[in-house]
Amino acid sequence: MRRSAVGGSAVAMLAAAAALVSVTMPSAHAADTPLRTLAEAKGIYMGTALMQNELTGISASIAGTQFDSVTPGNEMKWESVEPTRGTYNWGPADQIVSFAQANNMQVRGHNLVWHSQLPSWLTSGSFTNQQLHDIMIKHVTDEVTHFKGKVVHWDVVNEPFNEDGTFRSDLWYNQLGSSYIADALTAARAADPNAKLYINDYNVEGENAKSNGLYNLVKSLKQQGVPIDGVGFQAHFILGQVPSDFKANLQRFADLGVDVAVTELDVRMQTPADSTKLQQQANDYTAVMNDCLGVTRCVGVTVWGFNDATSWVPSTFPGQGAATPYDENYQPKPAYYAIQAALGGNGTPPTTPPTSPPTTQPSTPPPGGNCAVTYGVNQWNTGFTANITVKNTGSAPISGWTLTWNQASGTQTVTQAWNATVTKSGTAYTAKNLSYNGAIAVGASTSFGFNADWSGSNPTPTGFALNGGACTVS
Ligand code: 9MR
Repeated sequence: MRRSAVGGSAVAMLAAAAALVSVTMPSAHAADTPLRTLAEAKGIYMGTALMQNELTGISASIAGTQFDSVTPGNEMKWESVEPTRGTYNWGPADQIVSFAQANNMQVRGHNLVWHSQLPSWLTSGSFTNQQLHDIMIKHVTDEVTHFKGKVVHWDVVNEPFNEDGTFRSDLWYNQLGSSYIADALTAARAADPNAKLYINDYNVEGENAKSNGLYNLVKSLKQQGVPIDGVGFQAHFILGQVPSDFKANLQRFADLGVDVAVTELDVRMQTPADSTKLQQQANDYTAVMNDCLGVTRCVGVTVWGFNDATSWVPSTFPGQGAATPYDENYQPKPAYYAIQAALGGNGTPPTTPPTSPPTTQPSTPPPGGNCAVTYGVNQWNTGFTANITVKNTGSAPISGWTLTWNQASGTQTVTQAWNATVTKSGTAYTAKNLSYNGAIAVGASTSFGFNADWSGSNPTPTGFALNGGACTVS
């Protein structure tokens, strides 16, 4: 039986907080059923990596709307949480956890013991084996305890293998031998008995020497009664190279009695992207989603960043990128619709704006006053998303529109708009149509929106007017 997608006491406990804040999809595909809703109906979670600098604006809006699991991209790693021995810096990770709670998302903790992103006091400390063992146990215990009840899945040990299936020669293995893995898992279980404990690695998606090494380790840990609940398959793929035996490999691990999860999915390509590559990428995402959905114990899929603007790929692989489901302008790509379709959604983009040049606009705007405005706002502590729909309630078609309104107090700064230009001067906003949505037929509506930061107060706007004529507001 597949575990419930967003289950666990952590999320249930936070239902009250979640009710306080929600965010709305600020994009042309706002009307689509969010990925998280589709995933939950399929009994899996749909997650994304998220970094501290993505907790406002459009990143926050999309993440909170589309995904029901968050993995901090860097903020829970050793160098981030314990930069000085025994002194913890929980702030950045806590912020991500708070964001997840506010948006009713579960958290995947990443990670506790890894060869990389370690603080220098640890890597150059010349500790004895016993000291290093004790340092590791303390770190695992302290971090899991800090997030007890808030982290549903922990990547306890990350990337412990070489490509040939032998243990990676790193600080941990070199000094402590392979027993560090069981010891870390045991310490994590003691600190939070309800967290699901994982080993996580890359290039283990197909059956190969490395995944065989991992398989043998998990089998042996299970036989010894070491607490291990799951295996994470990072799934950093190259275009067109999703292993055809990924599902079979997930299943063989599941058959050992552990859950499996796709934890860091992306599909990189040589840039620039083109429609052929993006379609291949969509096919690759489809394959991965179907591989997970085809294995009962596959509990969820996490993308390693949902947008190309902040993906780790271009800085690590120069010349490559475009690896995620959203482009650098936060617009959904074919890969997004592939995920959506695999999860049972309609998988089709909304009506695309016409590509033909804009029709010449009349030099004098048509008379206004025949309009109805719907203003929807979703607000969190420092930002908000506004979605505005304007209906032509008059008897003449509108060709070219300017909507104005006022917000009496507080400080608001528009950071991003879609389907309109939105500018602000003092308390007055002005939104103008783009080339493709200037026409509003009689009885028809058009929608646009924007993200903004706010402080002080953020009252409901008043005085909506279309082309100078007052609108009714609902
Ligand atoms: O996305 C992370 C990036 O911001 C860091 O610079 C990088 C440093 O190693 O780590 C990235 O995340 C890695 C993850 O923690 C483990 N698997 C591979 C990921 C991509 O490098």
